Amino acid sequence: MSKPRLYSGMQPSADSLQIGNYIGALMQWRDLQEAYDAFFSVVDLHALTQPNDPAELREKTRRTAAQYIAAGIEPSKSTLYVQSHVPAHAELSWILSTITGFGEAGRMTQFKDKSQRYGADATSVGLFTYPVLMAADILLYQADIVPVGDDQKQHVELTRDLAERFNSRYGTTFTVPMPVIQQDTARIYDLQNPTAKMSKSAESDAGVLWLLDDPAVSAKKVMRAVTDSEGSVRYDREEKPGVSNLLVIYAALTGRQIPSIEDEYAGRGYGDFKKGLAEVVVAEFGPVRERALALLSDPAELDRVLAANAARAEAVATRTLADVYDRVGLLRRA
Ligand code: ATP
Ligand code: LTN
Repeated sequence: MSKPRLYSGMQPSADSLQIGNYIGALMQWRDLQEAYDAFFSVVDLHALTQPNDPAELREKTRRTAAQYIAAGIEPSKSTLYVQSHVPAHAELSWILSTITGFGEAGRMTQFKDKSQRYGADATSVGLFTYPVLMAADILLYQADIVPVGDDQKQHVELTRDLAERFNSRYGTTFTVPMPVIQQDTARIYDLQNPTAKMSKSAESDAGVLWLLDDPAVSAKKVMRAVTDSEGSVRYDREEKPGVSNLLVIYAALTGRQIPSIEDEYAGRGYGDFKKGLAEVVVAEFGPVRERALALLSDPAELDRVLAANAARAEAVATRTLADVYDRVGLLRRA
């Protein structure tokens, strides 16, 4: 029996990933790659919907790929590639856009939020069709499951609708994928503003733990994390968002349960607790950072790995695309 398929991806929107990406996505991807035939992409075409310096985008794309590998995604086990290396993504996206309603795309909350933030003149058609390209990513590979954060759930629902619509119009062509939404406990908040999600594009960097930061810098950020005046290490998301966030990070990185960590630090101050967490953070991310920097010191080798993986991805994607072209009635080139 072949393994079920999995698809997920991240935008190369920063030089380094943050630990929310690591805990909320990469750790799960790493575990899931055993039981699934997994495809992980660096979605550089999606990143073009944001202003980018061309040289920086290329660099961020490599760096994101290197961090996937450094975090444990194995390019010999999973297919780890750059979206733009497989032209079928853009091609299927066009076909899918012809069966997507204008109103349907306009109801996507990410588009509504971003277009409101940028204003009508700075809002591109690419931002509007972003979810259609995402649907093409997923459907090209006949993915059974798509692990994503909460915020992407609506896009996976749209993907399901488009797959069902295409299948009923042209005959069964696509697997209808299931979203796998990460648990709320896997949501990491900003260390300085613990009610806001930690994010690559946060305004201030003081509360963001970067995977590629010097471990000493990360340790310092942990020591300075916002807590409260109660002084007891106890999980309470409403009353103690700062401490609760630190407990979640501690538990996620050690595989321990929160109550056992609360017990360990009962009667001790936040200083001790933060010191303990800083050690955990340094122990976990030190080696990840070293691996990523080693990979980045040999970009030619990294590019070869990505090229080999893109070839694997392309073999799957072109098969789906050819089927789609036939079904919609495009004349085959002789
Ligand atoms: P950006 O600021 O560029 O939107 P981001 O850091 O918020 O980036 P995404 O690139 O949108 O992250 O997300 C990549 C993956 O990481 C998604 O699966 C998302 O759910 C997960 N993720 C991002 N931030 C967090 C977080 N703070 N906690 C848990 N998971 C997160
Ligand atoms: N939009 C997603 C990134 C993304 C993706 C995908 C995730 C692009 N294509 C396909 C899962 C499957 C994001 O911003 N996190």
